[in-house]
Amino acid sequence: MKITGIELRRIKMPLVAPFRTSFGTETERDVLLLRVVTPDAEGWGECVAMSDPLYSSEYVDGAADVLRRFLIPALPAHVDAHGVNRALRPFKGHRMAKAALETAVLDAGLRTSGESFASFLGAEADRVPCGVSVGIMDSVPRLLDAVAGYLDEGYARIKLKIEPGWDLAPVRAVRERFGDDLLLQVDANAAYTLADAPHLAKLDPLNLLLIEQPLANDDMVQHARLATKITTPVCLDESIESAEHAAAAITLGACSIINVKPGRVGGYLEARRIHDLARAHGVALWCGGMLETGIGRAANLALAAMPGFTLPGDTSASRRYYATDITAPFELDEGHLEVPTGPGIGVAPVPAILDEVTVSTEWITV
Ligand code: OSB
Ligand code: MG
Repeated sequence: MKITGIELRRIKMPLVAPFRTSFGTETERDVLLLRVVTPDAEGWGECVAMSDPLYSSEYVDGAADVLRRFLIPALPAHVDAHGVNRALRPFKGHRMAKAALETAVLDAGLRTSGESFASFLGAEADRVPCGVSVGIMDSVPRLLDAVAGYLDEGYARIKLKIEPGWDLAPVRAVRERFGDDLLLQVDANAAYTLADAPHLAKLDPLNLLLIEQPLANDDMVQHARLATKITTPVCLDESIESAEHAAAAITLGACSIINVKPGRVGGYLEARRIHDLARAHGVALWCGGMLETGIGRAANLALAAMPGFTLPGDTSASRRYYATDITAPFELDEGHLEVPTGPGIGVAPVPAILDEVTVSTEWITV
């Protein structure tokens, strides 16, 4: 496939409500979109980097810079997604930037051949159960109201963001109010240390599905220690940036569950490697999220439909994030989202909406 050029487009998307985690509060999403243009089709990729390097070392301006300076110039004249993966391999890190480029090329290729992303990945489900990630709030009553609202909408599982000072009390309150059958899990975004193990063990009686990334991004050995000190299953997010990291985590016993985010691991091809590895080792998977627009969400739904994704993901409906999504909105149906079936990622931005949220565009000839 020959690539004519690539558009980098920055958009600004106000969130329906502030989203607070242990690393900061988001009120709007600063998104970099890639549009790969070929003679036969266009392909889209959403870069999941955030404006500040607080979740990981990547940030949107950095991703745009590495794309225009190194990654896009390294593309061969004729390329498919595997070729992109190979061409980008010499460059260290910058996985979110690489993932966006690989996804856009993959989308263009699949649109040309008429195959869906889901079929390409080996997905089996045509709809997936959805969870929702609930931010840190000012008070427990506000949190209970937010959770009640999401359960009314039909979400199949609730994830509570936690940090020191916002953990036992809110989690206990949610468990008590909504009962033992609620699928409930927590995400600390690396806010604790191994010294907090006795405190985290107090979550044990609350029967959580998992605790996500309790310790620092590079604390793989400490996560393995923690896993022997608490009964809540440990799930890794930030720590897993590649299939090699997943293999190390599994070998060490650092986690029994992995949150897979294609952006964090450098793309859907790497995400599929992690899927195959985890499945072979009986490690459960679920698809994470990075507050994506409909573009990133569509591709994530295809991933979440693969057979190893046995837990509900953070693949929530468009309205959980945005009053107006840039694609046709994804809407919950009995707690599920449908996996797109059209060629490529199966959705495209609505031009008028896209223009309204666009801050800047840049065209790079390949
Ligand atoms: O840790 O999973 C996370 C959002 C942004 C950055 C990191 C995380 C999250 C979420 C929300 O938890 C996931 C989503 O709904 O997209
Ligand atoms: Mg997380």
